[in-house]
Amino acid sequence: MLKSHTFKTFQVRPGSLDCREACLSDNRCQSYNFVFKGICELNNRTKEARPEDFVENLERYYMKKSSNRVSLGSIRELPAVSCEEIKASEGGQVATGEFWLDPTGTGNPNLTHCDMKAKDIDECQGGLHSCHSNATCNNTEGSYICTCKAGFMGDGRNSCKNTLGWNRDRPANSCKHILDSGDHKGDGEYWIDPDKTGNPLKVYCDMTTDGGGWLLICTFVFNGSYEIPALLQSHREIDNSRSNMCLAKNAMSDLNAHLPVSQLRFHCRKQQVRTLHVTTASNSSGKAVVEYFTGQTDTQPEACGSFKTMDDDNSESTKFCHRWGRENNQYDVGKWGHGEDEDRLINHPIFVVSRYHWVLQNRRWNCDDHNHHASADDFWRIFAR
Ligand SMILES: [Ca+2]
Repeated sequence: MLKSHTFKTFQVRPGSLDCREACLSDNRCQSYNFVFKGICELNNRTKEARPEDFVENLERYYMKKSSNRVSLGSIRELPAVSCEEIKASEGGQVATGEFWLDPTGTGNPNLTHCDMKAKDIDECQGGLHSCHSNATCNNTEGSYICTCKAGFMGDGRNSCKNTLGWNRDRPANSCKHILDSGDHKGDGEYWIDPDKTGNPLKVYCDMTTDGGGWLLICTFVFNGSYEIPALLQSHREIDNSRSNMCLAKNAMSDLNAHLPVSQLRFHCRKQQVRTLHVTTASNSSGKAVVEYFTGQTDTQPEACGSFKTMDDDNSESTKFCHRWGRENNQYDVGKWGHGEDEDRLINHPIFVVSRYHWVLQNRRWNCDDHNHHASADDFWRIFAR
């Protein structure tokens, strides 16, 4: 049988010549597949035109139109995709002239000059190819090849996906950069090289939460041991294979110098308590929070008005922004932080004294709680974008 070129399917009487007659009376018909269940499939190609689609099928047999077959591309109703296809279909006997071509299947064929004596037709030059816009076309004898451009992946015809940040050889500047390039493969591992060192970092990007483009800069999952996150002194130590890391203030400062941070997101979940999930607001209060945690200032930022809660947040701390923080040994000051230095991301960035704490230190793993035990898989994560 010939697959993929049927333009009409219908039932016929068993043992009749209905299928053959129908093909003979339709100008577009080049061949037909007779299905043993009494079904007829009319094709607009012969197996000579499309040898790659001529396949074995136990329920169908193929018949070429026996007489009065119109040659491919000679009428508007039967356009070819290329001059080469006409040559293949008509066995090289066909004369040079004008033919109907529709290379990309638009349904609007154009009359095109085909030089049938030429050894080859350059489809790439003639605009007769169907390569993807992110592919290059290379002419070959009898055909042409489409190859996705560097950094794109696909078959070259139907798809060429942007693979920025997908592998070590093609790092992006940031998670946001990958997101903005128009293609990503969801949350997960990517390669970025914010310092342009040629030695990229393997990082985790959250591409879905609140619009995506988030770089994971602090992560800790409770596993029952007395661990706390390793405090990294350089942003270059970020590695997606670490399940337990957090950038120190000076590392945050370095990161921000190469990859300017405009927003932070704090997300922790204790299964036996609650979920705290906030992003810094896109306003001057939110910006002050970013400046504090990226070490641009040691002035503790105001809490109220500086963040917005995400959908899964059911925390208590976010209801008491005026009571957050500690400053100059005073509590309930309405500010982010505890007055701490290098470990400010894990040492009470968000807390209401004696009630709702974010802390990972001294055998304390608090997420919107004060003295609850942690259970396996409780997590703390901070993202920057
Ligand atoms: Ca060619």
